[in-house]
Amino acid sequence: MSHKNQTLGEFIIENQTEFQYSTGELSKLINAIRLAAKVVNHEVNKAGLVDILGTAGDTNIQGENQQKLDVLANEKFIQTLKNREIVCGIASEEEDDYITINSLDENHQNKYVVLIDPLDGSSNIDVNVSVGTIFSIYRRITPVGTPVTLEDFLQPGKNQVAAGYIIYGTSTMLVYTTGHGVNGFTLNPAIGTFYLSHPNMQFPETGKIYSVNEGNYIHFPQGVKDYIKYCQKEEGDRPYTSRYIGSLVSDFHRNMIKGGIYMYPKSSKAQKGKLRLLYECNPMAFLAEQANGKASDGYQRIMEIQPTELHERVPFFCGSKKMVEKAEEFMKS
Ligand code: P6P
Repeated sequence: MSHKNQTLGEFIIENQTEFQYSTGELSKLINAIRLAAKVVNHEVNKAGLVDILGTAGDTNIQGENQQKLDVLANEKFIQTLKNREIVCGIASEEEDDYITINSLDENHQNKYVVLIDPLDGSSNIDVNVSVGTIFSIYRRITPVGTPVTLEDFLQPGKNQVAAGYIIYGTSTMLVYTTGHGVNGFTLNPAIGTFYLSHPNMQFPETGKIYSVNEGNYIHFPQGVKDYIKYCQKEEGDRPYTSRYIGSLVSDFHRNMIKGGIYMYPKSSKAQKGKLRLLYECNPMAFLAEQANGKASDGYQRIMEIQPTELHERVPFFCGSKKMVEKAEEFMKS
C-alpha cells in the first residue's frame, strides 16, 4: 500500500502489519537504518572538503578526529543499530568477526541479526562517484535469551526478512524490501525526510545494458567471454551498451530502472569472484527477485547457497531475468 508523497515513516507504519513477526520491530529496524543513512549521507556529501576540514588521522576544523569514511559509516550503523532493543548481533565487511549485542536486560531478548557493507565502492569517494550502503536482515535461529552465534549469520539468503541499500548519488535514496516488493525513497536533504519516489520498483524483463569489468576479460571462464561477445554482436536488439562504474549499488540501481545485467564472475585471478555472499550478494539478490529480476552464481540461485564463512565470496550475475538466464545458458554450454 503506498501513495504519492508518502514519507518513509508513514509507509513503514502503514505496511508494518505485512511484517509477519510483529508490529513495531520492523519500524525500529528500518528507522535505525534511516537515521544512520542520514548521518553517513552528511559525511559522504562533505568528503571532498576533508582536505580542507582535516584529513583522515588528523583533526578537522571542529577538532574532531577525521576517519576514513568506510570506518565512519561502519561505526555509525553499528552504533545506531546497537541503540535499538531488537538487534542481537551485527556482521560487517569492516569487522573480522560478528558483534554480539547484549540487550540491556542481559537475557538476549533481541530477535534480529543485521549484516552490512557500510560503504560499498568507497574507493570511488576520492573521485566523487556514487557509493552505497547495503544491509541484510534475518531473524535469529538460535533460541532468544542466549548469546547470538555464528549460525545466526550463516543463513541462506532465502531466510532474509528484509534487505536494502542506500545509494549516495546525485540524490540519496533508500531502497528496500520486506518480501512485499521493492520501494525507493528519496531524501529531501533540506528537511531530512525520505519520500516515496519509486513505488513498486521492477526490473524490466530484459534490457540493453551489461555491467562487468572487461579489464578482467582474459581471466574469465569461456562462458562469460562468450556471453560478453554475444552482448557486443550486431544482431537483433544488440549490441548492448556497456555501463560499469565500479559501484555495485549504482550499477544495480541503474539496471533495475533501465533493464540490464551486472556480473562479477569468478576468474583465474579470483576463483570465487570478488563480491561477498552475506552482505552484498544476498541482499541484492533478495531485492532483485522481489523486483521480478534474477540473481545467480552463474549456475544456482544465490539465495539457495548455504554459507559456510562470514566473508565468503561468490560469483554474481544479477538483473533482468531474461539477461541472467541467457548468461547462465552460456555458462552451462
Ligand atoms: P573491480 C566495490 O569495491 C565493489 O565491491 C563493487 O561495488 C563494485 O561493483 C566492484 O567491487 C568493483 O570491483 O574489481 O571491478 O574494481
